[in-house]
Amino acid sequence: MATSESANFDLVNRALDAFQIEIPSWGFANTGTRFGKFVQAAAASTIEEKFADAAEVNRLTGATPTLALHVLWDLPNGAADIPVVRALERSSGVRAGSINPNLFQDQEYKFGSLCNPDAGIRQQAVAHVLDSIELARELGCRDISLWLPDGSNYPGSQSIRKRIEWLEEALRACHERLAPGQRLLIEYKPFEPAFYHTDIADWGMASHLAREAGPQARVLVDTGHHYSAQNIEQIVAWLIHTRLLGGFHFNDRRYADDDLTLGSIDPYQIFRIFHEIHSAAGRARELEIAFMIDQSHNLKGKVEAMVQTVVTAQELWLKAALVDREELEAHQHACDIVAAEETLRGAFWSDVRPLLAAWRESRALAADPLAALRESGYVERIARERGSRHSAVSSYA
Ligand code: RM4
Ligand code: MN
Ligand code: MN
Repeated sequence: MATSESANFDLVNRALDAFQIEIPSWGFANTGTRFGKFVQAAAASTIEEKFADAAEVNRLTGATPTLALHVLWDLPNGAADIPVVRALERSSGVRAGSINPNLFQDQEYKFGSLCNPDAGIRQQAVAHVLDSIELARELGCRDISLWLPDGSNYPGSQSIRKRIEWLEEALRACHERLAPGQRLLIEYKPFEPAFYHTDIADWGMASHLAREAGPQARVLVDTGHHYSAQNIEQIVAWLIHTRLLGGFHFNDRRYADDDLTLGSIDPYQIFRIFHEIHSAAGRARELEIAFMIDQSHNLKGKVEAMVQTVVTAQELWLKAALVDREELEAHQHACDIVAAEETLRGAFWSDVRPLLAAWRESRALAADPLAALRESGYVERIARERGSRHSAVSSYA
């Protein structure tokens, strides 16, 4: 092997070995839009089924060792469910990942959770986050991912500034309960369900709140939670610079929080985000960035969509790893715009699929995970086993 070839080989192996992405339990469940749900026979409706699907995705891709859990949907009995999850971790080989409190379903939260004008409801919301932190601690989970539905629909109907103060106070109380090594990830979203103002609407507000909450708080970037045309990689660069980047919820969008599969609409956007992370290699490592998927598959088969997403993420991650950064830096320094852009674009357009297939084979994984899933008959089997049992459709999301 020529020196440059073996250097390339090392780079590919290092990039792919280091890349792991968390999958969400709710991505396997029957979910829908506010208009309705199309029920799939193969959808998971129990925590056992969600772990089984996660294990299948991990078996095929080797890149998804953890499963994000939503407290209300996956641990409805709180601490009593911990032994169940522990047993599933052992039998499936997949560990519980980030823990997601649910502050958006109870009737009390009609006018907000941590920002509700009623002190009693704020307290109830804080208590739920504290319980979630405790569950995470007992399960050995590092991250608590906090997303609030809070906001208002009509101008003048709420005091924006009072709600900031209530939120700061609540987040400080939550942060106090974190064990060493645990992190509170604060997610932002510009609108929906609130349509006039959202209490944590963008990365500036989330950054401020993370700083106010304490040193173990970080910002969570959900790629679907931005206005059209927003430069997300610039936000990522800022969050890396300010040491506040905690992690991502990956998905794609055409209009709003569409939760489409990653890279289906704009793969270049995800590539540019990954490029910022690779460019800040040292700093990014020190940050410990949690890569997570937050998608709900209404029309695609759920396990298939998840495998497709993981494969796409690996492809874009590898493409971004292959950017010749020395060359890029020289072009940037010389202000050679076209040459710099071509260096970036060249990596984006290179076909990394053969490299990925070779890496998978060297790690005893299926060269083509999607084809392997189809050949395995897994989806047909679970559809047969689960199809008849479906009655209750989980809510959402
Ligand atoms: C929100 C947000 C959260 C997710 C819920 C279900 O839009 O993305 O991360 O947990 O949806
Ligand atoms: Mn999200
Ligand atoms: Mn979302």
